[in-house]
Order: sequence, then structure tokens, then C-alpha cells
Amino acid sequence: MSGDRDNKVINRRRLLGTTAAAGVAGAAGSATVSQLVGPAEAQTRQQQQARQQARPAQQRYEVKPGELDEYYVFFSSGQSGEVRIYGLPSMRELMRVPVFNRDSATGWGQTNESLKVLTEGLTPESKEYLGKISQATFDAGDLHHPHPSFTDGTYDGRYLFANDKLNTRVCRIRLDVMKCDKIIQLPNQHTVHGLRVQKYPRTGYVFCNGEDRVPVPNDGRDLDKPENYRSIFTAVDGDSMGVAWQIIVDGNLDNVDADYQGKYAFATCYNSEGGVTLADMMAAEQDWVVIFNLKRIEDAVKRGDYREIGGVPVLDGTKGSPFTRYVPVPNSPHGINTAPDGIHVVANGKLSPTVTVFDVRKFDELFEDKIKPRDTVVAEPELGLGPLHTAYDGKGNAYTTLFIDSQVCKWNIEAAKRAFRGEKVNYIAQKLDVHYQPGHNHTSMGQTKEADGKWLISLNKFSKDRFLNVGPLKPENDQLIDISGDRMVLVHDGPSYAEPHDATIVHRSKINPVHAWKRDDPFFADAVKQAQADGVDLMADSKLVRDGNKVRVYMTSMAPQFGLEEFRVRQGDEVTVYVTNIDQVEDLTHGFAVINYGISMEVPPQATASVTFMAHRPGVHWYFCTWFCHAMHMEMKGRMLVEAQ
Ligand code: CUK
Ligand code: CUA
Repeated sequence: MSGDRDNKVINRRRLLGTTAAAGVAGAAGSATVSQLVGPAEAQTRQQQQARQQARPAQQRYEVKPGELDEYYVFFSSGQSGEVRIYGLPSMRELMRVPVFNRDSATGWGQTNESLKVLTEGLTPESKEYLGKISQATFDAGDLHHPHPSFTDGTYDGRYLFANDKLNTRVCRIRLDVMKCDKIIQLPNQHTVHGLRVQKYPRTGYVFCNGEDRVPVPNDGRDLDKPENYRSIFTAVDGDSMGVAWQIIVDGNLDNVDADYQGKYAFATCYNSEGGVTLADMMAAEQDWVVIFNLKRIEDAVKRGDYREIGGVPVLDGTKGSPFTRYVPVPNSPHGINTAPDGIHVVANGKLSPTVTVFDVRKFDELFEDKIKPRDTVVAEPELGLGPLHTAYDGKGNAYTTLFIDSQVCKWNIEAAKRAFRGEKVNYIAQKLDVHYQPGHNHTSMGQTKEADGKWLISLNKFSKDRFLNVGPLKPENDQLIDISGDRMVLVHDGPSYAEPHDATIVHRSKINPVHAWKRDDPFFADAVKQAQADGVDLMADSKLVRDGNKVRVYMTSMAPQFGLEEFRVRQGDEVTVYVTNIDQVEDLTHGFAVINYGISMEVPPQATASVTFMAHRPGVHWYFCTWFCHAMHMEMKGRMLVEAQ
């Protein structure tokens, strides 16, 4: 047993550099690295690298003190459960938006306002489970894919949507205040992995890939009958944040994207085998991309041509259905990305060194059964080992991450199509080493029709030796690459905490956040309503309202003073504290925290925040401001006096 375990402890570099490569090369038909890149290129790679290092960037990437970045980057944080906002090209972290995590600074997961967002969209099954373990909500998540809303093929600055792979949730972040305002947990589906939004005419739909296959409903039936497991694709309505429809498919869904015509969504599928072990899932030589016909699905939903399961309409999109088409592609595809030309869609091979290029204009004929599924494929270039995701510059070039080769491959779509038709042409423009093992990559505005071809970031899963050693757990490495010239030039290494999967680079002209909250904001409307009922003017009054053993404490905050310097409650009271920040000054955030009660929350300018807790411990408990707001910030405090009962 222990010997067995020892055998499994494999050096990471070896695992990634040798074992995985051998496995993949095997799956790809025994191609070696030199076969893939050509012996000449393998030989000159070192010289090339030296040249790459020496080559100057075409664009300025230093952002001097006091200067502003040209782009926002919305990074996911994987198992940290939050969204992070960076500036590009500086790669400075500007803000974190807590979503599926519990956040100490802001009180996300503790304040009444955040708990409403975190609980109202849970399924009845989850609410029951959480009740049994005395938890209000899940306090962990796995956020992979952050994507802003579109109007007419480009970002409109309204929302950002993201998935939670851990608890099958989808969130919406308001880009005016950079806070999450809606979370929905999807019924029937088991995890949400791939997530992209409708690009045209607008978002519209948020497309959510169910990755794992389970019995539907998943209530204890068919445990040992994997052949009865199903995976589900969901379209969420981005305006109402409700489920518009779901559709059952064959195979595990991985990533998804949508067209620029508003007609189709498409997802990569692996495990066409329907296996439940690694060996089973890798058995077949081919998996597929599944294409969803939105119009046909919508018509069926209108006709009532569906089953209602878990309170939502569920359609059957398995093989042979009118709603879907399955296009065979090499084993275990991963990312799928629509090009800004509105025509090409690339599915990335992962276990195959190839990517598969589709022409969306052929999908109409495919659904009319005038052509075969593979007739929609217009190129299948061989790029290198472990292609995972592809980004675009809007000039006809594509940039594909090669996980195992630790490279980004720049290639030309038209040239790849010519090669596919049998011409002898070299479609690979350049391979750039990245450090190390890239997953997603993203170009500036590259996911829109306004791709500008300026910057590329490579989100690398390993940093290894690129930073000072911080112990066994190391940061990821998000690298910035200048793509404005003929050649890619690496300009910046950016360490990041666990674990960005995906990112979106949005030009700053698209986003216009406010500086202070508006008093009529729906985010704290419940507090405003309660205050009205209690005859309290939140902007002026500080007082305590007793309602049996429930106590509502209202106070203003204005640097450096809370509206109340003390309040008195009885042991066992349920206390709700509402703090309203009446400061008008930009960036003047206060906080409210209670010592030895674990209570802490942010109160930004012109906002009201509230928190409810039990006054269990008698005695003197100081509350204080957590945000350094004034020269007298240390004195911004008061006493909660809890009388023993
Ligand atoms: S996935 Cu992580 S590298 Cu969740 Cu988009 Cu491809
Ligand atoms: Cu208010 Cu510090």
C-alpha cells in the first residue's frame, strides 16, 4: 500500500514534462515534440528565445505613478471564489469582488445585504441541507469564467457573469458598483463549468455547461447505473437571473461559446464514452462539439414541448434530436472560442495536438441535414502539445495556449484553412515560451467584434522558479505579452493567488462605475424599507428601536464619528445594526466591527450596510471603524453595553 503510494509521488516537472507529454503524444498517434514542431525549429528554439528576450516591446507597458491603465481586466480566482479587477498594461490589482467566498474586509457572507444575494437563489435541496448543518449559505466556490454582458457583439458595461464549479451556481456582478447582486443555483445540473454569454443581439442568455453526469433527478436512484446519468446545458436569462431552459446532452460538457449572429451556442464535450473512471473517459479516439440551435429550442419551449423537472423546462438534446448536432473532433477537446470575424470557431484539442476550426455559416445547412457534421470543419491545424484555449487579434491571427509545451502558438486562420485544403503552407507564425503550463489566454477586447490586437495575457498554472520562493504553495503566473507587432513579446510576469482560470480584457471606455452609492440603490432597499417602517431617517437619525427581543440599532457614520457612541441591549437580544455612511467624500469608506463578536463590514460612501447577530455575551463590547478614514480614525468607536439577564 505504502509502496503503491510512493509510486504515485511523481516529481511535478517530470509529470508535466514527460509523463503527460507521453500520454498525450500516445493519444495523438505517437507524435514526438520534434515531429510536431519540426527538428529545425526544435534546434533553433534556444536562439529564438534569446532573440525574443532581446526584442523590445512595440508598446509602452509601464504605467507611471498617477497614470491610469487603458484596460480593465476581470480575472477569475478559481477556488478563491472571487473576481479580481486588474489594470492593464500595469497588471496592478485594483479591486476584489467577493462572490462565492466569505470575505472578512467587506463582510460579504455576513451582512444582511450579501446574505440575501447568497441565499435567495439556492435550490430547495441546498436550503434544506444548509439548514441541517446550521449554515446560511455555502462559503466556498470555484469561479472559473468571468464574462461581461454584450450588446451587438461588444461589451455594454452592464454586468459580468461567472460560474461556480463547486456548487453549481451562476453569479451576476453589477459593473456600476462592482458588487455581486444575483446568484442562482441551477437545478438538475451537476456543476457549471463552461460559461459564456450571448453576444448578439444582446445578453440575453448566459450559457452554462453542466460538466458532470448524474441521474436526473438526482435523488438516490440509479447510483450504480452510469448509463442513466445525464449532463445538462442551461440557458440562464441574464436580465431576470432565472433559468430560461435546460437541455440534456450526451457526454460531459466542458467549455462553451456563442456566435455573433444570435443563432447558435456550442460546447466542447469530452467523455463521449459516458465513463466514470479516467481510463473509461479517455478510451475513445473521438469526442465531439455539440451545437445548440437556439431558435428551435425557443420554439419548443413556447410550444410546451418539454418536461418540467425541478421547476424548469428541460428538453432532450441527445443525439438525433432536432435541437442539437454533434460534430466529431479528436479526443477530449477543452476550450472553444469564437473569432472576432464572426465566422470561425476554434475547439482546442487538449489530448490532440490539433485544434478544429469550424465555419459557423455552415451550421444552418447542418441543421437542415444538407451537409454532414464534419463538413462544418474548415481547418484542423497541428499546433503543439496540449492546446487548451485560443484568443484572437482581429487581424486573422489566433493565439493558442499549449499546456504541455508551455508555449503560446500564434497561427494564421486563413493559412490553416489553405493547409487543410492540401496546400503546402506554414500557418504557424511564432511560438513563445511562457512560464509555465498555460491554461486560458485572452487578448484585449478579443472576445468581441472590436478585438484590437494589442495585448495578450497568458494565465499560467505554474510559476515554479519565476518568483521568490514562498514555500510549497506557489503563486500562479499571469504573463503579459505585447502582440501589436509581428512577433509576440513577453513584457511582464504577474504572480497571482489561487487560481485565475480565465480573464476578460475590457477597454476602459466600456465601463463607467459610480463613485458613491445612490440612496435609492436596490442593494440596500430592504434596510431603507425597515427604517421607514421604524420612522427612522437613515441619513440623519441614530437611534435604537426595540421590538420584543429584536433590537434595531440605526446609526450614521461621518469621519471620525459614529452617530451613536454607545448603545445598550440585553443578553439574548437579536441585534441588527444599520450603519449609513453619510460622508459625501469620494473614497471615504468606513467600517463597522464588534470586538469578540466576529462582526466586520464595509460601509462605503452613501451606502447603508446591516448585520444581525445575537448579543450572547454580557459586558462592554467596543465597536470600531475598520477603514482608516481620518486622522482620528483610531478614536472612531463606541460601546455596545450588553446587560446580563
Ligand atoms: S477551464 Cu481552467 S484552464 Cu475551467 Cu476555462 Cu481551461
Ligand atoms: Cu471611519 Cu475609520
